[in-house]
Amino acid sequence: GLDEFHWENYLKETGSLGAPSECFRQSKVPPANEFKVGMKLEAHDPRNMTSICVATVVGITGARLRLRLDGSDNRNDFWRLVDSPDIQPIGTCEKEGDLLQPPLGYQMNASSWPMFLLRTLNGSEMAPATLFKKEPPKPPLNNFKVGMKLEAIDKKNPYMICPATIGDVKGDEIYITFDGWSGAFDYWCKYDCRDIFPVGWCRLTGDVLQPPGTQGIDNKVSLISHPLIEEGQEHPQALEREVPITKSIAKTQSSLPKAAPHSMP
Ligand code: MLZ
Repeated sequence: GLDEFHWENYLKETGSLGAPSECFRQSKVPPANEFKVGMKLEAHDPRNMTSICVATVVGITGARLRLRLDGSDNRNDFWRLVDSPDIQPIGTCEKEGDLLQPPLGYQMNASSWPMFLLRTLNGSEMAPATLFKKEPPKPPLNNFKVGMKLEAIDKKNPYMICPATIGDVKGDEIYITFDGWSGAFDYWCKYDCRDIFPVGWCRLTGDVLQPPGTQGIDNKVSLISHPLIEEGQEHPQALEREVPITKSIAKTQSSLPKAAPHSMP
């Protein structure tokens, strides 16, 4: 429709180019996302990366999974690509002689953890190993140049992928600036960061690409597509489906004081 963002028009109107796909640590063809809501897997706790926890897929968005650590609250969901090295099938940890850990924010008595784990995994749907894809290799060099366009995760709103521009390049680092936003969301990252994607990524994965912000734009209409030159086919919107937490977790959690919100390290 009229209110949609189209890269083709936007690149023309801003006289810019997308960063070549070889610049990114992403597979050329985005990996298929065959996970289902409710499946369980092992994930590194984002707030304590050395510990591996049980996570449930609570949403599917493009090539990413929305994950929630079992035994944790619903305010610390995180998103991972299906080819992220941070996720693995249930059983991987044990095979490597490690123990699955309670998540940071597990509010129950630590002694209840083994039984909680047992009840969590008992009868659960575990994501099969074939759904986990191999992480693509690092591009050998930082080939990003100032002014190149891309799609980038807004780290302050990590469910959002937004149109962005390379604002600076220093060695292995690049500065991600968000189009139409004042700079509050901008960040430095490594060139091989998994949170950035070539122009067209969301279109291919069915993820939602946010429209640019409106700051510094005098004619908003110039950003949106012309109805006559619009493609006829709309890609399916990957709307997230929220699932209720499993009964066993809900029951255990409701008998406890509310988890305090945790600050990121
Ligand atoms: N709720 C926020 C979202 C901003 C997202 C910006 N992404 C680059 C706001 O409207 O301020």
